[in-house]
Amino acid sequence: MSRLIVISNRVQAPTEESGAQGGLAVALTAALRSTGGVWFGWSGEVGETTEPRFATYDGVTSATVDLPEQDVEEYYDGYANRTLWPLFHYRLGLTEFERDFEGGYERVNRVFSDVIAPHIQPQDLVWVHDYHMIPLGWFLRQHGLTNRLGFFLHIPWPPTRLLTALPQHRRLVEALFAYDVVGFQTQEWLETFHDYVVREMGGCIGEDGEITVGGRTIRAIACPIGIDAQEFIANAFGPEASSAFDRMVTSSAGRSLIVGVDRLDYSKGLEERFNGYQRYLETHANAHSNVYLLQIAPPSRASVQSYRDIREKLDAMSGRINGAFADVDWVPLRYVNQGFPRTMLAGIYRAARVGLVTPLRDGMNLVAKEFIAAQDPEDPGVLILSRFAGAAEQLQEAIIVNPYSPDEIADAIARALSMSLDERKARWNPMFEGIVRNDVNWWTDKFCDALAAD
Ligand code: GDG
Repeated sequence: MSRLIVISNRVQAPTEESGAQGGLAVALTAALRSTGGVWFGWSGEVGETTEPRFATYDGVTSATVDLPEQDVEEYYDGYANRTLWPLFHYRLGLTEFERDFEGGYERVNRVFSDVIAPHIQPQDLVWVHDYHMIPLGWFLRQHGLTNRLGFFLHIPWPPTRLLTALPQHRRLVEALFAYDVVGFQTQEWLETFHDYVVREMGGCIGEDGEITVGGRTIRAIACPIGIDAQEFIANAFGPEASSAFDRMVTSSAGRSLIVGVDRLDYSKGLEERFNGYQRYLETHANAHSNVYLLQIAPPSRASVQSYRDIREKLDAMSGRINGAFADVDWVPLRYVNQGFPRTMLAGIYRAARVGLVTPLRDGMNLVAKEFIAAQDPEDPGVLILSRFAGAAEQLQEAIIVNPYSPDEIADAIARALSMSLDERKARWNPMFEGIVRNDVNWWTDKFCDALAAD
């Protein structure tokens, strides 16, 4: 079996210090361990040394480099998080177009290729992840690499008319043609990519995902990421999750728990979610004190202004909602700005009657899948899911809502809370089966099979 080389902005290979890992890390480290591969990426540290630091732990080798401060500002905070992230999430108004950012992005991708290329052997399969690293494959080709190169985009692919607002859009997309396989989370993002290739590049879409532009043919596929379902289910019924579950049941005092868990990010639709919940409270006075919303939102990307803005807004909104509706013995909204261990999250999901997952735009959304995986089969909770999450393509038995509409969110909450056990089971079962079948190992295998197939 060929050795797998994984390259992503941040390395999540296990270390002595890292605790429980996310599904992506678990799946990729399993593939790395079985092929004796290496995971390259930024260490997350600021520094001037470009020599990679290799470390092997639990059979998996990681190699990290530091980045100078200017690179962090222009590449990571800049082009990745202030240009590509908002643009690819349809937020043109939040997108910043700075030449310096673009320069930093290309520079870091070039430096990464210089650092990594000497460590790649001729038979290695190379799998590059996400929007931070789009041009990396092109730079690796400049080093003469003829390996099979794959790229997976974890976030949406934007509509052509939005993408063309990016000054160097054509250059960015052309760089993708250095890969052999390009993967998207959903059929929808794959189709929007096709649209760009046909309209802007005069490309042809062929059989079995083949795309030809000029003389170059690559394969583009929809390959939805899954969760580590077996482990998540085992965790959900393990001792730590059970103690979190008991804690929630005690503190709920008979009230129905609605739960949301999201990185604090404007793409997750938290403001709109709070509005929808407020609409529910306004229109269902008799439900007051029988229900509460727990929103867990660990802050992210705090060095970017738009993230500080959304945090401030949510602080104010949660204060207003509680000020307007709370009673001496009831708080309608528990808004928590900290992260919790995954095992604890599993117990919280299981204690919830409703999972509220309403991003304005999301590549996939793993929380929706984790919520389903954690439910008690005999008494499952109800998932309310945004139609704009990639996960909605697979989780069609959820209550699907338009996250921009407070009325739709309010109606969905009311419907979920009064849903019969029979209907809850009938909706939950097929979603659960799909999550177990198409888990993160299925995803890794599907992508790697496409990458290995010449
Ligand atoms: C990107 C794409 C795509 C959240 N709070 C805590 C915590 N989390 C974990 C969740 C989940 C993960 O973080 C978040 O995953 P998402 O998929 O929801 O979102 P992004 O971070 O935006 O990820 C997304 C994903 O990549 C994978 O391809 O699905 O669309 O945007 O696993 O459980 N984990 C812990 N404590 C928390 O408080 N431990």
